[in-house]
Amino acid sequence: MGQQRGRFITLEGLEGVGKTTNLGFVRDWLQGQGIPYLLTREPGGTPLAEELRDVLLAPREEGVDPWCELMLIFAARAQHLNTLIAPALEAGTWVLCDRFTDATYAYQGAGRGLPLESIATLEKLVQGDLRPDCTFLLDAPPEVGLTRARARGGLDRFEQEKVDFFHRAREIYLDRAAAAPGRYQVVDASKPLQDVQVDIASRLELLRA
Ligand code: T5A
Repeated sequence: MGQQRGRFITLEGLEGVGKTTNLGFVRDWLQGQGIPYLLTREPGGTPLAEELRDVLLAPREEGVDPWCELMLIFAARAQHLNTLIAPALEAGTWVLCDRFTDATYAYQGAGRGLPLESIATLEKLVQGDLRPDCTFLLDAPPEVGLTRARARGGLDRFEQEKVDFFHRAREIYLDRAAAAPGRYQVVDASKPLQDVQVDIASRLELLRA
């Protein structure tokens, strides 16, 4: 019998909603189930893609053209997907990724105003038919996560955007979730962390079923 493909789970949402925190929670759940997993993130995940992440996140005086930003994100994604994610899934390992292409629709599409069709074209070129099996969308008004992120200090280039940028990004995330309810699990991330994790745990049980 052939090796069963791993499942591809992503966590999405605006700045500071708790993606990294809850990634640890999902990782512990996978560990508890004895499921082999790989924990990774975007942009990044491999040495080269992490270098591109540094380029993307660094605040800089020179304005960054949105198309340049988009291409760098998909360049990093191609490296990440082809050298790490796809082989892991093939080997039966579950992949747990902090952000993926939904973030591109939200940030470069809605946030920067690039055409969503162009993002879809690049998605098809780079990913073929590969999409996450399940996406946890940690949803909260931008002010909630930005307050949490700002309390940490040292804002990156995206965190310095105006709040309108994040309102637009949130709208696209929610639109995409509404259009494919089978793939997205929308979690109210404005609740206390313990409540968020009770919610995530109940949805993970469904995923295992
Ligand atoms: N990007 C990325 C694009 O523009 N396009 C793309 O295609 C991709 C893939 C990446 C940046 O790149 C951009 C988007 C991003 O700006 P990142 O570091 O991955 O950057 O993303 P951030 O959102 O900046 O990550 P953060 O670490 O800021 O946010 P998280 O991971 O959502 O939040 P987390 O878990 O670190 O939590 C933040 C704080 O809140 C607390 C935590 O303890 C922590 O202190 N917290 C809560 N407090 C109260 N109640 C809760 N429910 C809480 N949950 C967490």
